[in-house]
Amino acid sequence: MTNIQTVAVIGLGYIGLPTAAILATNGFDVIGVDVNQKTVDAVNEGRLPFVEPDLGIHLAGAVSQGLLKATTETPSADAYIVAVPTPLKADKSADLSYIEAAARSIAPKLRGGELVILESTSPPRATRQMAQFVLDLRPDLSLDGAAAKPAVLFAHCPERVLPGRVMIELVTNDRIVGGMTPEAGAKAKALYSTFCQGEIFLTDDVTAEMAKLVENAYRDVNIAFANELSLISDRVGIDVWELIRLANRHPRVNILQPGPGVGGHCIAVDPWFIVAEAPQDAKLIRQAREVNDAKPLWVVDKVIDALSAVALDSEVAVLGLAFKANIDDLRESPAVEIASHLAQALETRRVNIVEPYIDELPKSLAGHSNVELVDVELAVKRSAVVVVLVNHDSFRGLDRDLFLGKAIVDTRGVLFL
Ligand code: SAJ
Repeated sequence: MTNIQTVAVIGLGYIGLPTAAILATNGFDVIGVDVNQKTVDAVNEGRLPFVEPDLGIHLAGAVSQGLLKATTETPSADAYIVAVPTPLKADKSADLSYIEAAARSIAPKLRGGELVILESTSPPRATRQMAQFVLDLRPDLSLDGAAAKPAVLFAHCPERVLPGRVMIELVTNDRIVGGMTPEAGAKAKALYSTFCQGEIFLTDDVTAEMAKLVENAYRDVNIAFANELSLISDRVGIDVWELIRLANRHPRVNILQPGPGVGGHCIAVDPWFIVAEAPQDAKLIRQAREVNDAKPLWVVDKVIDALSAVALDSEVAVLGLAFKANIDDLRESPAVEIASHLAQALETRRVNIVEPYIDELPKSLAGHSNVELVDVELAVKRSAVVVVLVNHDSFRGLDRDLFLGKAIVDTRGVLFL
């Protein structure tokens, strides 16, 4: 038994909204809080503010049964889940101002006994910092009931779901719960057990924070290895896809796939929190970030090289803008970075963008008069050079004849597979 009936989820983004919806469909009274009125309105109307498979049906069901409501004001609740952004600052450390704002909005609502969970990906000790923000405003409360002050239970429960599979992974993934006190850990575990069928592991708050960062840094380092191989293979004159396919036939080798760089709001960001914490030690993690961050400009150079061999007015087709396959998420997308560089560098040539998941170009591209969002057939027909930046399923079965005589820069190895 959790003794929790009402849950406030602060931040209705890619993690907060699915979490709010799954809690509501499991019988909790959920109040979603967001600073963006448009998001609040969309949720209250049961409409998705972004694309995520299966979320729509959960959301619509929860809202129509009155179990999920959204508002801009933090309400009183038995449990609070903070799922706000923790972006990188210019010095590559984490910006905790959204966590601070959430803590400030929660503090006046507390009576003692509530659970406050930080889900946002955070640098070590951010949960303690959040607790401090709250307790500074509420000296009548405590972490553990000391000095007869009612306790507020703080825990870190990092999210681990993969965009595109969020509603499945929320239920099936194992979770890590880091309580600032054993009571906080136990209560948070009880809350997540109501919908999570994976195992839930208890630890302390700082280990939980680091575990999340390390998972994403692990993936970043491995993608960097693949990206470095793509540069080396290009220089040696061999096909990196074949190279990896063959090397992966070794029983203990499992190389990831190269691409145009690493995008999204997680893997390209979180390793920096580790580097900021231990700059003298986190050498490999920093180097991996640098390898992955350098890949988009390498791709731009490849495209410009290919264009230098064709007529001056030849056009280029850019296949894909999303940060990965089969989603509409353009955040930190290396494909957008590459397309923007091309638009700028190729002032006189048309850049034909294909992105089946969007109807409108993002601001960084819409401002260029030489950029147009078109369908894939038209883009390829018009262009002498085709650059593939995303492995959307819809690009896989494209007719080989469409590409006859074109120069192709396929950063994902997807065409004709
Ligand atoms: N990528 C490659 N090659 C690969 C795999 C990925 O270039 O072999 C690129 C993708 O194209 C994309 C980026 O890496 O640009 C990240 O994609 P991803 O699918 O690896 O991961 P994300 O960012 O969508 O989600 C990650 C997940 N973390 C791990 O797999 C360790 C997810 O479980 C986390 O919840 C999420 O970060 C998060 O929110 O932290």
